[in-house]
Amino acid sequence: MSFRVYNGAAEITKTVDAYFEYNIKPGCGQPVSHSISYPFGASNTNPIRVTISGLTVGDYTYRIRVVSGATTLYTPWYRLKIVKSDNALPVVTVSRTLVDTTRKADSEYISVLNLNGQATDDCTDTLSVSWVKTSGPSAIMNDDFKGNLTLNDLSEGEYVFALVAEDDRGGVTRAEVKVIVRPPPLPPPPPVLTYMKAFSPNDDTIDDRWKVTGISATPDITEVLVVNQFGQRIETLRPPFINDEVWDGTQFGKPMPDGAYYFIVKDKTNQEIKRGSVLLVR
Ligand SMILES: [Ca+2]
Ligand SMILES: [Ca+2]
Repeated sequence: MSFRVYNGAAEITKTVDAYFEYNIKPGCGQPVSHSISYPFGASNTNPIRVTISGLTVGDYTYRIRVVSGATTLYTPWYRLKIVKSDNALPVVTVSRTLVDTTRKADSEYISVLNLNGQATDDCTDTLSVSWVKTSGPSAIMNDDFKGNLTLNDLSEGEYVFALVAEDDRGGVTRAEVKVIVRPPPLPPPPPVLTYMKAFSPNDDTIDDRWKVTGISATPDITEVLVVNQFGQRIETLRPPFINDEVWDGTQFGKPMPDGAYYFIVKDKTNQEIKRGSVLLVR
């Protein structure tokens, strides 16, 4: 560009080249105002180089002021427009990519589970951030749209949730979290009940008590009914059965005669879970 500079009555034509160099930084730099004062004499034809850094996207205007003696001249205003070249995609991170959890019991649902993440993008883009469920059973999702997700009522299965960030120029990035909800562990199977076919309650310390092996470790047993061969009730034995010992061969403390007796083991629903016979031999 050239300027017409008047110095007193004489017109002096000067040629001034102005250069603007700029970088668009990926960060969030603030525009930097910049002015120069470049004194030059009547014969100065050096180019003026102006460097402005930190410009962000937007429209700018500039002009150059030339002072020569008492004379000040301005160039017209020129426009400088800075646009983005390539759109940087949002950057999305999640605090964990796998959640592996197990329900403690059939009645327990995973009631609250929190997932967290965050998203960033070019500072001048408007970013929308939300969680979506990509796959899996139903779940109640409470998304605060700031990267935090609270999940309720997860049932068993495998889920994939994704934190999705989209900028206002269509750039989309997602980060996934796999959530596994496992069934509660199976309860151990009840022990198999085996019982002595005969016992001898004669206080010789050998087989003096009738034992049902495994009965003390079997839940929900409420009673063992012992009857004689005529079907008459002899005893109703109830837990706890220490060392699996059930009966001492007496009825209310009175020793019962030798012979065959019959028993029924019942649980709390009054279901019969075992029956058999035992020989009392002194
Ligand atoms: Ca962007
Ligand atoms: Ca004995």
